[in-house]
Amino acid sequence: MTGEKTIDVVTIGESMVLLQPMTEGPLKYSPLFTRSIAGAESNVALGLTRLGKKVRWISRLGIDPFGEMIESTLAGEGVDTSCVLKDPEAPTAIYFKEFKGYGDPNVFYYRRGSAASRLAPRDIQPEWFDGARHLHVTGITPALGEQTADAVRTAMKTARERGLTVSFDPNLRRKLWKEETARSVLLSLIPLCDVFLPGLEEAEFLLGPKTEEQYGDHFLNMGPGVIALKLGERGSVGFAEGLRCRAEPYKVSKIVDTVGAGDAFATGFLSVLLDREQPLEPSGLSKTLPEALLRANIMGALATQYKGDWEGLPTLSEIERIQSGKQGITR
Ligand code: KDG
Repeated sequence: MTGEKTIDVVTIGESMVLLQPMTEGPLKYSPLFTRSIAGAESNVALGLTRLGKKVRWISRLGIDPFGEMIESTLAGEGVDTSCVLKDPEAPTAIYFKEFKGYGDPNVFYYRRGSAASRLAPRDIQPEWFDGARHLHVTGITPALGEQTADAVRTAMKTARERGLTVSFDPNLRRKLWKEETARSVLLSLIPLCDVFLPGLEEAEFLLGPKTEEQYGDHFLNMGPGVIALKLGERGSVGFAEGLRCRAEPYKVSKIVDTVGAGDAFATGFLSVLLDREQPLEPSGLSKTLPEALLRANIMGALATQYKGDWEGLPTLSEIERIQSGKQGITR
């Protein structure tokens, strides 16, 4: 890579306005909602910005109050929104969560035909990657519209041609597409990334039942140099050429909201890798891979402690304090 790098991470994907009921119970009886924003890629953008990284988030937004709210929230948190595209003909998407008081929240999307679902390869501009080190994308965007999978493919290829490394979180969303399409599209994108971040269930969805080691080997053989396999309550395991390491989970006593935990994991993982100038250099990985998994596990666990997809994510000093085991002064 040459030239001065002013952006650590570029990320591309849909953000929606998120409406969360203020009380638990069935959505149809919920009278009051809080309003925020959410989206896997913007969750990562916000998280990495809190950890001191420079992040550019790109999407298509409708020209409407919700699009304005998403852009101003991200910009207000310090994310670069200068490359966001505006679509005068399609709306910004919204989604609702339902907290039944047990299990994972139910999610209801209103995003078909949204501005971001019209993302197409012709939108991807090579200049987006100028001065940037890394691209992060997820498997949600390819599920959104007719051309969004090709748009993601184009972005991954363009970023790599321009010397960026690429991470890919499959983020399987069964509500958005048919299983066979999801499987073949997600598998086709893995060879275009350097860092692959599946959960155990997603690995099984993609490759069928195998051991954790077999998943690691199989994904490494597909091209990425680093695999981080999320094991939920059992922590995570990382794979790189000649390297296997397991990181213990960060224990939490109660779970409030699991949505966003995978994005928090990606945030923690990438933040450690990107602390090095050459994140994927094999000699450095034996030190950084275990550190990255450890922080990723903590970040993922912390994300389950609050309602909302990103608001409770820690700052760099908070995560460093938690990692050092020191008590914070709260009053
Ligand atoms: O990973 C969290 C995301 O799922 C959430 O923020 C909303 O992007 C979203 C989606 O498509 O589900």
